[in-house]
Amino acid sequence: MKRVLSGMQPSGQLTLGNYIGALKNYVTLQHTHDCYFMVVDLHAITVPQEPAALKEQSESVTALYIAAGIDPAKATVFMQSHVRQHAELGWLFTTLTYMGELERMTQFKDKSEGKDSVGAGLFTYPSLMAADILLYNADLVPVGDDQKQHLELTRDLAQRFNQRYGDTFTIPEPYIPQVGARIMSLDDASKKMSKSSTNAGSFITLLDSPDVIRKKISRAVTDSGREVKFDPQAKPEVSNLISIYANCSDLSIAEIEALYEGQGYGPFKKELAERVVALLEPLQQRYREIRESGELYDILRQGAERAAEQAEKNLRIAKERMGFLVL
Ligand code: AQP
Repeated sequence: MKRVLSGMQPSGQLTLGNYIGALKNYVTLQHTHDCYFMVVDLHAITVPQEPAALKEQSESVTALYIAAGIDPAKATVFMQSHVRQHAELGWLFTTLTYMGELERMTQFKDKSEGKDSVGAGLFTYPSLMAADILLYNADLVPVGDDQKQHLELTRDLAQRFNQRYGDTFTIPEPYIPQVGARIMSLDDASKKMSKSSTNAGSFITLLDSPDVIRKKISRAVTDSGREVKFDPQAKPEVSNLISIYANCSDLSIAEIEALYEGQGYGPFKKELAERVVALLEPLQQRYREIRESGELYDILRQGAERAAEQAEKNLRIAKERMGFLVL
């Protein structure tokens, strides 16, 4: 059975972008693959996090995984910092990564832009991400389009290690959705929807109430036309909303265009909001049940045990090949 690994940062509330770009695929892949889904708390601290918020968000993201449909009996669900091998292999990979490679990462450029001081971890985190994936010899990594560049670096680092020290790591493939790989902000279609954005109107979180969802969608920026048409170049805002619609229904883009032909944006936005509400309401109900059940820490404990066993095996092999004294 092929292995899958992916993770999300507890750097805010998960958004519809995180769901459509990645989480939705986690749920599907668990039925056909040996899956490892982690909450990447070590990545979240590459930008400052308030301790109480980090704790709450780490619990929330774990609960959202389960509420979205990940079954911890099928997939290994764990917190990155609970499996120490990540930090250790992360360091080994930092030493294998070239500065120029990290300097080319567009996410680093975006996140550091205009900041007076930027943590070194924000710069080197793609090396840790490579370690996360390679530690489990993952074949497939479900991610949104924004992570494609980091995954290419992971593949380069795996190849570099294998060439220097002998065949050790599996070269992973990205698994990116065809529609919705990059959900854009509701207020600016040139930026991706991001959970850490300071404008709450730019994203929909998986925990937004129905009224908030309706309000955010009704205020979402469109254009001065009235045609519901998928054309990301000419109509980026409307195309983004169509991508969201397609992912919250079983309709294709062509079917959505046909449904709203000649009707303008009003009815389209109204129905889109109802589709999003219908998708999220049952998820939010399960989320509340999980938070109240007190099961989360048991799930994380079991997940960490299963993950650490696998991680330790591969870390040992990597260290031996590099020439470390392994006891
Ligand atoms: N807008 C998006 N559209 C589609 N997929 C997306 N992803 C993120 N934003 C979008 C995918 O969600 C997964 C988890 O992302 P992450 O938590 O690792 O961090 P990120 O990619 O940096 O996402 P955010 O929401 O923008 O977080 P912050 O604001 O903290 O940086 C990944 O698979 C990602 O591709």
